[in-house]
Amino acid sequence: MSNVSKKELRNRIATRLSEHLEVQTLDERPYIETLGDRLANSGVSRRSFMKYCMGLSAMMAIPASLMPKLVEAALLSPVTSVVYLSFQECTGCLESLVNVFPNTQYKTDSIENILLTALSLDYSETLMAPSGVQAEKSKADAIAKKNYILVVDGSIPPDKDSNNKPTGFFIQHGKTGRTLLQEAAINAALVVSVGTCASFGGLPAAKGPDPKNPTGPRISPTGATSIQAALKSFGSTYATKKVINVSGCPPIAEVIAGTLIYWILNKTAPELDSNLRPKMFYGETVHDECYRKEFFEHGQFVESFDDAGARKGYCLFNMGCKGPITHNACTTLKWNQGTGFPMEAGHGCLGCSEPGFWDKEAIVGQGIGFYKPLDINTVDD
Ligand code: FSX
Repeated sequence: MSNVSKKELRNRIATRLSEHLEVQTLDERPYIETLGDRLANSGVSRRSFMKYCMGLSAMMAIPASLMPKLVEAALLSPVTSVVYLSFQECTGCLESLVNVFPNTQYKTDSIENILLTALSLDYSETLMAPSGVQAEKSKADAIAKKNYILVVDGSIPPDKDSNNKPTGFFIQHGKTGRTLLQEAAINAALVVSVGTCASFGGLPAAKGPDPKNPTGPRISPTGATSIQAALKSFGSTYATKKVINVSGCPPIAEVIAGTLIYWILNKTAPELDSNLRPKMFYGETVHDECYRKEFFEHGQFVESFDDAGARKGYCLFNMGCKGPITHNACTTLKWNQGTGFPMEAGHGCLGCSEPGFWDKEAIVGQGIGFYKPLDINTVDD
């Protein structure tokens, strides 16, 4: 036994603690908002959020029995920060997302835009109230905190053309699209490419005649690429980022919401197809669940939009419908809050969720269908 008195021992321990430990009172600890806090502050009860998630469970292929545990864990987790960037696009994707609720199929009583409530949307040029320096600070803060989801719509143009001259296709705050993407992606836990432009290049990457060789192969005048392709070109730090493509021009609101909620609940990405799309939404073709499929199987087709077959609701394949080659959830989740989908309105599927949308032909070599290039005669002989 040493001869140290209890008093001296207490003093030594206190000195050690003050030297080596940062003792914080509860009040001094930084406040980290949980998803539960955020929902409560927005007037959304846990019960309502649970009900909402239960409504999505079948769509997200999560067993209903597992959902309560996932929701409880998510409610105790920090609210998920989202940085939303827009590049070459038409804003149709964001328009689709903000229309996410109410939905007649996944109705959640009075809860509207629950997805936007469940996320901390720290930067979105279109939706955020702050602008200028304040908005940029908000983005920089979110990036510095890490672990955010980077949601991107639109495609990325190259900085320079083949003559090494600036293309100037996308400049914001004096920075090119590539620089803005690179800065925002650095600390992202997940990158979600919303829309076909972000997923595959889409409309801004569509091909037209080469002015130097009008009869030669068609080229993309903008040279726009998908988000994943741009990330890969930035090197290994970016090439290994987890990317989910939520394609469609625009994508279905519930598909965007379901993908983000899946990540919030599971802290991991859902199973993806070879085009990095969640299989739970893109696992089947539009044709697989189309109510006109029976006519396809019996060889009964619409041949013009005003013929007897059109009035009888026959299959629209000969009118250029891309349903058999298009992976999406239009015929199951439907559009406009579960109201309907194009074939219900008598129009074929455009194939907007597939790579090459705008450039593909319905029937190879014949240019039939909605992909028929607009710079040649569009009237069929
Ligand atoms: Fe593209 Fe989206 Fe089509 Fe538009 O953001 S997928 S043109 S609906 O707006 O990017």
